[in-house]
Amino acid sequence: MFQLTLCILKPDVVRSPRLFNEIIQLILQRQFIFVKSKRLQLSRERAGEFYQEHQQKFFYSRLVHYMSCGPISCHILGRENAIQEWRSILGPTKVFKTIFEAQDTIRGQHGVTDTRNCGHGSDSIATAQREIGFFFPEFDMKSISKYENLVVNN
Ligand code: YYY
Ligand code: MG
Repeated sequence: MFQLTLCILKPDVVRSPRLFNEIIQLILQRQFIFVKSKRLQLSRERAGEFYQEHQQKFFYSRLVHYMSCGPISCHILGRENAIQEWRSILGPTKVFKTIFEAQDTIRGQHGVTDTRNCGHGSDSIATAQREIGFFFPEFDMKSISKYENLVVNN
């Protein structure tokens, strides 16, 4: 099924033009469409709101601190099965897992810690809708079919 997902490239990636370009190229190679893109810096409050579901976790404050420490790059990506595909290219959340199981993922290649792990990907259709709305409130999710028609099948 054609889907939209929210992709965030985290501050370490945005800080490095070489790594940023490498990841953008990889996303394009994997046949994703960039539907909308936006570079911005989150306040601590907004970062906390975005990761609300993790409020009770031990890593919440370091996560909020990191996500608001510099600009991030937010993208609505479109593709067949985009939600799962983007998460699988990104790789597992935890660094030790990437070392043993997923060296060939973005996190496996470039992740620094469990927090500084390059990117974010929505994990379900409902989450994608909410997260896209968080960063792109002006975007009409009902326009999805417009983008579906842009997919090149080869
Ligand atoms: O969806 P994903 O980003 O792969 O992981 P989540 O379990 O949703 O956690 C969100 C975010 O929290 C993760 O990307 C980094 C941070 N985090 C952390 O700092 N330390 C952990 N042990 C687990 C997650
Ligand atoms: Mg998550």
